[in-house]
Amino acid sequence: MTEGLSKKELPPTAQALIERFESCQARVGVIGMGYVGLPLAVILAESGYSVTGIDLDPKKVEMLQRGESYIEDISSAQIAKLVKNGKLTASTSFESLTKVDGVSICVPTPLRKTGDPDLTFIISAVRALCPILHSGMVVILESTTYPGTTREMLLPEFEATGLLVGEDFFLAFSPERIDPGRLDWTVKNTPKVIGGITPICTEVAAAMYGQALTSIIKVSSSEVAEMTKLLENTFRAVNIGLVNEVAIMCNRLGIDVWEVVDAAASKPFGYMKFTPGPGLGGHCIPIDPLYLSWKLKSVKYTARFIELASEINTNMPRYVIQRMQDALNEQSKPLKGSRVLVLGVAYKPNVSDLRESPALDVIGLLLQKGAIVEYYDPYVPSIEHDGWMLESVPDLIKAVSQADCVMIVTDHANIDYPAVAEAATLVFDTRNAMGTNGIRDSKVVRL
Ligand code: SAJ
Repeated sequence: MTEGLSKKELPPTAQALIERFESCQARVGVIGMGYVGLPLAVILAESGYSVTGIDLDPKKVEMLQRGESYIEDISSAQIAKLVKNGKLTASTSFESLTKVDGVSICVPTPLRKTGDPDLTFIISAVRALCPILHSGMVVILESTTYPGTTREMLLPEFEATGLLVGEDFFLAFSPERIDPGRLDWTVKNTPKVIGGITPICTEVAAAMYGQALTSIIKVSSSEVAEMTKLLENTFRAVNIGLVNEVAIMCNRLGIDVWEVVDAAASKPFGYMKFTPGPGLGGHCIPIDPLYLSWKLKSVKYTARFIELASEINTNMPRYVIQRMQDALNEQSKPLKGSRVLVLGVAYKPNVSDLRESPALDVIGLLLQKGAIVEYYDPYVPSIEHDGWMLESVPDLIKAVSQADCVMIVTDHANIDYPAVAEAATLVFDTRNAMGTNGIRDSKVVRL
């Protein structure tokens, strides 16, 4: 973290821009109206800025213009009020960003099929911004990416316009820390790390966010800010990989991993609880660490923890199927031809997001092995993936009673687990959903 600079140490362009932010008269743009960009646009608008949200999807733009939200954490009432008072507008055109004082880029950073970072969304946003980049403007990249992206990829594009960073325009990185559905830590009160290409860039970016967000954490460079985010999410991926390997170890030793995990969680310091499962889903945790390991390869370093955790987490779908096969075998039932009901397919509980969900791999592998596969997920009506398509069964308990095995893959809170246990012949529980609901039954086998 850095103390920052006093205003008198700043060039006139920076001072004037900071004054515009501090007067809340500034106009800002947010590129990418997804689960990161829309909450950010709303909080910036609610702080007094005039905000223009840019998205390539005309349906999203039309909904926002009608005052309708498509993000669970943002109500339509919030949108409608801001649209009505002119504080929030939406457009598909970057031209509507002409003369803005600041822009945040919140576009996706997926992986290519090859496992390399895919920065196409960032590049197209940057190139669309260049024509409107002007003296007295700040650009903040929020999309999770490898250390060096802001300086190595964005800066040359912007300086090719002839403007000088840190004097004419300002450029920083600020990692998004949005956790959809979370109510305690929101876009407003979650501490916001900001690192500029230069210290003056950090000050200007901090001024833009400082009017809207509760806590600004200034760091000395954009690389520190980029690396901060990757440490946060690599920490999760590696610890989830660790607890998944502990589950495998416990099974080999005949020890109940869930009892071990719960007992370890009684330690009030120096420990953080993670739970084993069927694999690692979502668009952050499985992907962000691979951005870091990819970058390290370019400096001839192997990020061993990341690669090992990825190997363990990626193998968990196969492992849980093998464990379920063992349970069916105890009932002299081959997996081939057995009816398996997968219960819960979203990537984590109580969400509808399927991205990278381990359930997709579990179902694909079960189909490959000749099982008769159905699924039930109240949040996910249908799945089309990798050449197969399934719909969530309409009657959970009826499907449970007809299944040779129920495999709990995602433990949504709104499932009647006692009724499932009652109706089931066999349950393979990868999330300890039954144990968490106080159900101990010989027909329930857990990871
Ligand atoms: N998972 C486990 N065991 C665990 C925790 C998670 O198997 O102990 C699995 C989940 O089932 C899921 C995957 O890992 O498939 C990712 O779960 P997650 O809890 O990390 O949730 P995400 O992917 O929504 O992560 C987001 C991240 N937020 C941001 O990047 C801004 C992450 O940094 C947050 O810590 C996390 O939410 C959170 O705490 O909920």
